[in-house]
Amino acid sequence: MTDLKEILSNFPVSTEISLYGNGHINDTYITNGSPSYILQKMNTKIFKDTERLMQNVVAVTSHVREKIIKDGGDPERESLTVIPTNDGKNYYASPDGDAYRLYIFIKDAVTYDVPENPKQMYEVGKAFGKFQKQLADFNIDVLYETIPNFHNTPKRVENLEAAIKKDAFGRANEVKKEIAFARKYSKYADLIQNGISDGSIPLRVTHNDTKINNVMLDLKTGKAVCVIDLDTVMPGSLLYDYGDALRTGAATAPEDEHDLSKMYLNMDCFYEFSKGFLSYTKDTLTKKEIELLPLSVLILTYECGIRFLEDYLNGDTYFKTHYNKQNLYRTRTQFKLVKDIESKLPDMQKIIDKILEGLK
Ligand code: ADP
Ligand code: GN1
Ligand code: MG
Repeated sequence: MTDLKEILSNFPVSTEISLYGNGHINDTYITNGSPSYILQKMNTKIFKDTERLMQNVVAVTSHVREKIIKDGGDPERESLTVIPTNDGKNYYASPDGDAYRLYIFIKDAVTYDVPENPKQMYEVGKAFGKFQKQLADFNIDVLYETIPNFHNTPKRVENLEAAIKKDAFGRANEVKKEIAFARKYSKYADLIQNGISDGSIPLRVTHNDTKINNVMLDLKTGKAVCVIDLDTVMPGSLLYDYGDALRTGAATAPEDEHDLSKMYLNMDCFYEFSKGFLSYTKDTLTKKEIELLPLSVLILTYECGIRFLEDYLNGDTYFKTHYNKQNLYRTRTQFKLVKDIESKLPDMQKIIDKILEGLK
C-alpha cells in the first residue's frame, strides 16, 4: 500500500489526501484544505516515458497560459498548472518506479460523464475548439508521441484481430456477435487515416482524449472553465477531437449502460457541440475535414468500441474496470451508438451545413 503522505512530502504541500475522479487511466487524488491540489499517479504501464510526457504537458500548458493572460483570463483556473517537486522537477519518480505529478485543483468547477442538457455541450464544444485554436501556433515538432498510433483506427482493427487470434482468456466465443459487428463496420476504419496519408487532412496539435469529463464546467454559471487530461496531446487530426467528444458528449447513456435501448445519439447535443466547436475552428477546416465531420463521430465511436473489445479479449489490462465484463458492456454501448450514428449521418450533415452557413 503506497503511503500517499510520504509521496506528497516531495512536493511543497502537506495535508490529508483522498481518492478522486472517474478516469479510466490514472489514479487521481485530492488534497484537503485550501488551496487544494490534485495528485496523480500516472499510468506508467501505458505511458512509458513520463519524463517526456510531462515535458509535453508543461510546454502545452505554458503556451496556453500565455494566451489566457493576453486575453485577461485567470491561467490558474483556465489551464492546468503543474506544481514542481521540492527539487524543482515537474513530477516525482518514486523509488518503486511510480510517477506522480501535482496540479492546482480547479475549484468550483465540475466534470460530467454524460451531459445533463444540450447547452452544456455548447460549452464543451467551445472549450475544445478554443483549446485547438490556442495551440494552432504551437510547434508540433516538439511534441513527443505519448502513445504512438493512438487514433490510427486501421491499426486498432489489426490489434483487435491479433487479440481474437490469441484469445488468451478464452473469451472469443462469448463475443462472436461483437466480433462480427467489428468486422462488418471496419469498412469505415481507414477514412481519416487515408486523408492524413494523402495530405487532405492536416496534422494539428490535438487533445486526442476529448471525453466530456475532460472539460471542467463552472459550478455556478455552467460555462466551460478548463480542458484537462493532457496526457495524449499529440500531433493528430482535428476529426479525432471532434468525433471523440461527440462519442460521449452526445451519448444518452453512460459508457457501460446495460440497457442498450437507452443509448443513442442526441441530436440536440450534436448540434450544440458542433456549434461551439466550429465557432473556433471553422476558418481552418479543409474540404476533406468538413466532409468527414459526421463520419468522424462514427469512426471514433467504432474505434473506442473495438478498443474495449480488444481489452476484454486481452483480460482487461488497459482500461480500469470496476466489475466483471465491464469492458464488454462498454463495447456494446459503443457499437449500439455506431449503428445509431450510421442511420443519422444525413441529418448530421444537414446540421453541420446549417451551422457553417450561419457562421459565415
Ligand atoms: P484520467 O486520465 O484517469 O481520466 P484525469 O486527468 O481526467 O485522469 O482526471 C480524472 C478526474 O479528476 C477528472 O475527470 C476531473 O474530475 C478530476 N480532475 C483532474 N484534474 C483536476 C484539476 N486540476 N482540478 C480539479 N479536478 C481535476
Ligand atoms: C480513456 O483517461 P480517460 O478516462 O479520459 C482513454 C481514452 C478513451 C476513454 C474511454 C489514454 O480516457 O482514449 O476514449 O478512456 N485514454 C487513454 O472512456 O487511453
Ligand atoms: Mg480523463
